Amino acid sequence: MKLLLKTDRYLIGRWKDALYQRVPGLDIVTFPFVGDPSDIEVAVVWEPPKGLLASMPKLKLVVSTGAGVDHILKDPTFPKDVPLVRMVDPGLTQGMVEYVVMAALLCSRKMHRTFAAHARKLWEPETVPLAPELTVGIMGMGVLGRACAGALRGMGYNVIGWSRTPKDFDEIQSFDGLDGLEKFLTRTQILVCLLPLTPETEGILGRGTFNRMPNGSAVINVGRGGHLIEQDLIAALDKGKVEVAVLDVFNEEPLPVDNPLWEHPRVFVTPHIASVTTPESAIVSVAEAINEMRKGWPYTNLVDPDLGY
Ligand code: NDP
Ligand code: OXD
Repeated sequence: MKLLLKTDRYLIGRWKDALYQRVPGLDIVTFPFVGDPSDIEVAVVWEPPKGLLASMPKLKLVVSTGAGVDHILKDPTFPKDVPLVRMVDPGLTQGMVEYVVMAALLCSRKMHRTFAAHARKLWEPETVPLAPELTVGIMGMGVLGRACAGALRGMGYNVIGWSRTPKDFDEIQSFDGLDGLEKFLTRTQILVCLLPLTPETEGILGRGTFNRMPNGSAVINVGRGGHLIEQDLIAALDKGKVEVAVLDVFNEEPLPVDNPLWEHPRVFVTPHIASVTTPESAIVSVAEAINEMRKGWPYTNLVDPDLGY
């Protein structure tokens, strides 16, 4: 069975090794490939170029090496009748939990103030609220949002969540839909975006959202750059509505050197590393999807292309 592999170049060798070890009977071609795409049946991809997947008439399965699938669905030629499976992997979840806990602590311990004083060699102690005095609001209570919520709750933060459909979690108050958004935001002091990027969620981190949050709140964006309206965040930071932001994802990646977010004293920038898929653990999820395809079983992590996640 011919499989197309397109991932970050530095990971190609590790993905190939993992696939050959875990999935019998594969003929792997890597992108860019020379030759005929007509007999490729499975594509395991990150950011396939427009038209690539549509050029494969025998394609039976597409697996995203990322949890998000916006990098695939943004291609208007994507063949929606081919099953699309996304990445759900304990390693990816663990990485995200570590990052979000770190980011929440940076914000709640007001480390931007401490680091700024350090840069000026100033000894400026101040008291900060402890976790039980703060409410973290998580937008997107899916696989990653729920795991982060559990970890933050375990540290003592009050945690609330917002999702598209109603939820019922122990110890985590849940809000859903546009009706629930206002109530969710007015309680949220540290906002974590773990939404997928879809037409409904694009630009959700904008002026309307920041204005509904308490003054001096914090914003952590680990969803996608398309969720954030950067100039609205800068305006909210400059008027003190938002005190600090931790941003891992951007509209343009790498973040251009002249983007003002790089130099804002109350913005922490990281290069889309909140959680990185590692082939050695993620291969379990890929092998599972290929096995499901071969056996004709329902897919465990199937995406609904109309919902976009
Ligand atoms: P899931 O599909 O498991 O969860 C998505 C959540 O978002 C669900 O709770 C869903 O609601 C909610 N949601 C979707 N649309 C809406 C909407 N219109 N209004 C309100 N809630 C909505 O995704 P994951 O948790 O696995 O991943 C989330 C995202 O994290 C990915 O799509 C990706 O963009 C990002 N990510 C970023 C990484 C990084 O390194 N920065 C690494 C990995 C992922 P419901 O439960 O009701 O369906
Ligand atoms: C993902 C990502 O979606 O790495 O998994 O951003």
